[in-house]
Amino acid sequence: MKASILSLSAALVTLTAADNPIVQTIYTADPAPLVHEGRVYLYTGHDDDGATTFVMNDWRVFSSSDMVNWQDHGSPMSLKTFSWATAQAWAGQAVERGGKFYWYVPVRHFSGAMAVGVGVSDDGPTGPFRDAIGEPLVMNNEIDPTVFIDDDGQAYLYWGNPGLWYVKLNEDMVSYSGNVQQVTLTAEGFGPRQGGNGQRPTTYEEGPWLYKRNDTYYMLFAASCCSEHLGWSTGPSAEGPWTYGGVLMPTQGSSFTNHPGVIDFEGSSYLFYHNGALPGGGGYQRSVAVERFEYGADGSLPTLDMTDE
Ligand code: FUB
Repeated sequence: MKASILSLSAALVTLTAADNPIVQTIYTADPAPLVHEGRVYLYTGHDDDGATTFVMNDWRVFSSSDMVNWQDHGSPMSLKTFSWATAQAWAGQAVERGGKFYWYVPVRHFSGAMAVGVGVSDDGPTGPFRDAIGEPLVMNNEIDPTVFIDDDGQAYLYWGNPGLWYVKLNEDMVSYSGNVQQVTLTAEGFGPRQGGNGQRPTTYEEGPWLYKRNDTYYMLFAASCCSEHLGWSTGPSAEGPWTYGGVLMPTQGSSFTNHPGVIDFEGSSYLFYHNGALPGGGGYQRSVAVERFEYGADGSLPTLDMTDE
């Protein structure tokens, strides 16, 4: 698959010549793809050059109509968008509802706890985004929100490390009804972790990604720190119960984290993830890549290797 940005001479100009990683001009992480009106929008985090820990101050957006030529839409949201955030622009996901785009992201709150904020754009998928509510949507010192709108219109926000939590979002997408729910992590649901302890008894680590295909709900996740692989579980509803499916992508490459995002686009299915494959890359200089895949006849996910194609 040809799919890269090699260099930019202007904000929306791309030069395409290579394969994975998709973006070769900056370090990107935590991909969250969104299909909207015949185009793939790719929301990512942004690792600072040369950092020796996670130094992430803004998020980035890229888009493509063919999964080959990618446009760079710059940084329509950053830590500065959230007046109450102090650091750690980590792994989020965007969704469209009623013509607005909502981008859920984990950041560090000035209290010291990790929280989930919501950016909103009235101007399309590339923003700019503003703070939708001026405070965290949820805050329990856990990270990595994924958002999903079910066929009946009910929206769900899941997030968590080391736990897995969810709320039912209201139609306004910036508030929720009922209590925050915690998923009970069982070996049947998320696979047994080798050497697991009470706090992390299963392979589930972080980076949940919830979606539905046919009548099956899929929960993908980063598994078994450190180094992470990608795992998957399925359930009969957006609230589970979850049954562990297996390994989606084994531990590979020089990044000790990974992060899944799946879409269907123009008749093909794609897994977005990250690794450390760019020159100078590694655990704190990651890059987003993509693999095309096919589901099994029973809806199962394959085990995919990272490639440079
Ligand atoms: O990118 C910072 C953090 O690393 C993310 O929130 C996690 O999912 C892991 O990728």
